[in-house]
Order: sequence, then structure tokens, then C-alpha cells
Amino acid sequence: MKKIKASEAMINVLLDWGVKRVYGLPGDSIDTTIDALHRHDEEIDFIQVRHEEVASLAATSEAKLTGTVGVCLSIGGPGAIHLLNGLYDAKMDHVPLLALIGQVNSGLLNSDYFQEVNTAAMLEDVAVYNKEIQSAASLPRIVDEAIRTAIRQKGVAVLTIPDDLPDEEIADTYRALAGEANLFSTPTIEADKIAEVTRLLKESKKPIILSGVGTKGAGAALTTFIETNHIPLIQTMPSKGTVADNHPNSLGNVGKLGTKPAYEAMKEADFLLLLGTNYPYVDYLPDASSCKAVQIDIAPERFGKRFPIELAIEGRVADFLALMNAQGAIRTSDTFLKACQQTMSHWNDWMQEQRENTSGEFVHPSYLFNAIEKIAKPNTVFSIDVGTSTSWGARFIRVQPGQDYLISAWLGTMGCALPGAIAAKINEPERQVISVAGDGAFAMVMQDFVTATKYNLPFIQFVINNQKLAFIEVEQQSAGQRNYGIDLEDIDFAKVAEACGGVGYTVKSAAELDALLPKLADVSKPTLVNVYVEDDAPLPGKIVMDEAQGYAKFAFETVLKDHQFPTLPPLKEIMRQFF
Ligand SMILES: Cc1ncc(C[n+]2csc(CCOP(=O)(O)OP(=O)(O)O)c2C)c(N)n1
Ligand SMILES: [Mg+2]
Repeated sequence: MKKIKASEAMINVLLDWGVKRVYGLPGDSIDTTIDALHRHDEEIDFIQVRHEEVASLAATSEAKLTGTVGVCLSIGGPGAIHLLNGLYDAKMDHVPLLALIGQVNSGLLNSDYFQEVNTAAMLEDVAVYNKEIQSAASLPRIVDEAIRTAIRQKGVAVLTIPDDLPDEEIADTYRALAGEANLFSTPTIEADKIAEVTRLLKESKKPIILSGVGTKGAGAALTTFIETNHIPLIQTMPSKGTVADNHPNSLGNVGKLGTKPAYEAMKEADFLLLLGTNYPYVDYLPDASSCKAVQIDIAPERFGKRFPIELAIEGRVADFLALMNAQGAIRTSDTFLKACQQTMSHWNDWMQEQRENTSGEFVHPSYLFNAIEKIAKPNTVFSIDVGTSTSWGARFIRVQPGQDYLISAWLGTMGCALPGAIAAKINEPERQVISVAGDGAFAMVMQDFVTATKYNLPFIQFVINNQKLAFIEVEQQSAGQRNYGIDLEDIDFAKVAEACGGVGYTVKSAAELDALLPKLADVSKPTLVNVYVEDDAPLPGKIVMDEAQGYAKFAFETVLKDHQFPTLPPLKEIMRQFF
């Protein structure tokens, strides 16, 4: 019988599943796997990073962007501990990820050996599949099972691999199940469920849709559905751009970072359609006593988690929308939509003023984000970090269906943008990639700017330089606390980029930014733009009660005055004309 190394058998399984690359950093306990990757370097790329956290964050970003399983690798002990952040990002944003983690040789297990950490125990909470390999012969089967489980459960599969096992010879008999028909089938939506949701929708006067990542890939069908039935749409941040953010029915995002019209429309709605979303901020959802809700999700455990549900439909949003659209127009009234559109036009006027804001010495963040939107192409991948960039991006980048918008939505980890940009440019080199991070967030991973130069990844990295943790400044103020621990030393990020072999620019005014923009149209090297921004915080679209009380403690009035929070006519008032 033909024999091969267990590591070869493992790589064959990865290849069967279409794995194109593995992100990681070599060392002690993962060396035999690295050696096998070396032998297959024509078929699988090994992307070497400078910190394992960047490997796992890049792998999770790859999974978010491409829908395929991301793979990362590290030594056991300290390497695995560094991976943890990206693994949690994959868990919490529900994308498939495989982590191959080294371990001391099998004969040394449980001997408190150098770097011996019980990774299986450590990673128990993050993983949907978590096995320590016990025999070389089982390696290919377990890798196959791990990938299937990660895809099926949209989560993290972890394999801890004692480093002697991949080098052992085993029989070459295992065949992976990749490509098997019906491996990941989804339930068929029953006709009576469609009839029931149709009845509820027809009855409703003020329907609204909240759609999430479950809608990705069904943007065209959702566009048809909202247009045919005159329904205002709110998209969660991670699904931004599934339907164009500036579609006439779109009210933007809802929540702290959302728009006032979206908040008000939610509060008025009498029918809520939740499409593939697990949106957590219940304060921003409608009044449950006067609003009926229907939820469509592939994960039944999510039903009714946030809102009392009249009707739960297990299945894919795409299938649901196809069945709904097959009926043509279900409702004809556009009264509620018109009222929402009027509030949105006031909001957009106010936003336009912000986009043109050149007051102050430095670049106003809203002016910067408007410029970022301007240089974006129809195929841009945005990779946005956690901090005020999250808020400005949510408001000012109107994502289009041909674009992608990568964020760390549920873990909200700082340092996600650069790894996201690396993954995006490696996966889809023909697309423009724009990464945006605060000075705090970028500094957490900036050593890996050299990874971008090493692999010749020409993307644009904006650093929003305000020498502080501005998001936390606002957070402390809204909780009524005095600011503490938030000042940051200034770093010359342009020099950092140059030191890594990339291109670095420093911009200190709107005029300097305007002058630089043409150079950013097509960059041929990793390019960093260190932008000194005005000290201004994006205010919540609608301040909910507990925050308002916090702000009050921190001189609510001044905050509002300083930021000229707009007195836009409320939806209620506008609706009086229509109803
Ligand atoms: C790893 C991690 N640590 C801490 C936080 C909490 N946090 C959220 S935003 C933020 C400040 C971000 O600062 P910066 O990157 O400079 O962006 P800014 O808000 O100043 O624009 C912090 C500390 C986090 N989300 N992730
Ligand atoms: Mg900052």
C-alpha cells in the first residue's frame, strides 16, 4: 500500500477544500507542518506575519471576504495565545476558520515541557471543533472533519498537533469529503410560512426591514423586494452595502453609530422583518407592544433572541426573498416610505454640510471620510478598524454592492484593519483596498505593515491621528466620568511606513489632503497616509436615555452646542402630513 507522510495527507485535504494559503509564523512545535507547506509551496502559499494575532485576523478577514474557510497556524504556547484574538473574531462574526496549532512531541505530552500549554483546554470556549491529534493516521480525517464543522457551524476549528506526528508515514487512503453534494444543505421554506408573512406585510402600515450579514449575496433580490413593496431598509454595519447605502429606501445604519431617521423609523414601525441578523442593541428596535416581527435566519437558535417574534422562518434569506419576489407587489402604499425619505433628506443635507467641513486647523474627520469615499472605486474593499473610524465610516462611506466593508463587528477588536487589508489584497489583488485605523489601533499591529511590503500588496492605509483614544474619550464622557488614560504619544507613522519599505505621507490640512488625493488613485506600493485630524467626536445619531444621562453629567448642553447637534424635524412631525 502506498504510504505518505501524515502531513502530506493533511495538505491533500486542505487542497481538496480549496485552501489557497495559510497565515502564520513558524517555530518549534509546528515545524513539521511548515516543512510540509514548504514542499507544497506551489499549491498553498504560506504568508508569514510578524505577530500571530495578525495571522488569525487576516484569516478571519479572508473568510469574511470570500466566504471560504480561513486558515492560520502558530506554534503551541505563546503562538497560540497570540492567535486568540482573531479566533474570537471568527467565532463572534460567524465565519469558518481553521487554526493549526503546534504542540510538543507526543512522547513529551503532559511533562510540563518547554512551551507546553494545554491549548485544547485554553481554546475550548472559542472553538466549535477542538481536537488534539493522538495518532498520525487520524490526521487527514480530523482535518477534514474540522473544516466541515467550521463551515457548517460558521465557527472556529482548532487542531493541536504534536509536532512528531505529521512526519510519520501513514497509508494513503483518506479521501476528503469536499465537494460532496448536499453536504451543507439548508431547509426548504414552507409555502404556508410565505403565505403568513405575506398576510402580515399586507396588513402593515409602517413596515421596516432590518437586514444583516445573512443577506449578503442577496442584495439584488432585497433591492427588488424593498422597491416593489415600498419598504424602508436599515442595514446592520457588517452588511453595509449589500443594498447600496444611498439607495432611496435606505435609512442607513441604526444604533449608536446610525442615523436619526433610522432610529425614528424603528420607533414608528408596526411590522419588522429581520433578515439574517442577530442585531444586539434592543434599545434601537421598535416598541414590541405595537410592532409585529418576522425573523428569517438559518440558525433557529437565534429566533426571538432580541425581539418577540410573531413568525420564525428557518432558511436562507436568498431563498426567502426569491419566494417573496415571485409574488410581485404585496403592498402598494408608499406613505410610510415617503415620510422616512423626507427625514432622510434632512439628515443627508446635514451630512453634506459635514462632508464639506474645512473649519479648523487640521482635517475634519468627516471631510477625510468624504475624501476616502471619493477615491474609492466600484470594486473597493474597505477595511475599517475599531475606534471613531468605525463611527465615521458607518456614516460617511456609502458602500455600494460591488464593494466590500470589512470590520470586526462583534468582537470589536482594535488592530483588525491592517490584517483585513493584507488578506483582501492577497485574495483579490485586482481590487482597490483601503484600510482605515486610528493611531491607537494601528499601533497595535503596525509591525505588520512590513508584511504588506514583503508580499508587495499595494493598498492604502489611512491613520486617523488624533493622539488619543478618542472613542474612549467620548465613552468616558457619556458615562459621566472624567477623561483618564487616553492620551497617546504622537508617532510619525509615515516614517514607520518608509522604514518598512512602503510609501508614507503626512497630511495636516484639508488642502494638503486634496493635493495628495490624485496620487492615491493608483498606488503601486503599500501606502500609508498619516492624517492629523480635528479633535471632534461623532455624536450618536440618537442619544438613548442612559447615554443622555451620562452626557448630562458631563455638561450635556456644551457637548450638543460644541458639536452643533442638528435639530432636524422629527419623523413624527413629518408623518402628520402623510397619515
Ligand atoms: C484590543 C482592544 N483593546 C481595547 C479596546 C477598547 N477601545 C475601543 S475603541 C478604542 C480607542 C481607539 O483609539 P484609536 O485607534 O486611536 O481611534 P480613535 O477612537 O482615537 O479614532 C479602545 C481603546 C478594543 N476595542 N480593542
Ligand atoms: Mg486615536
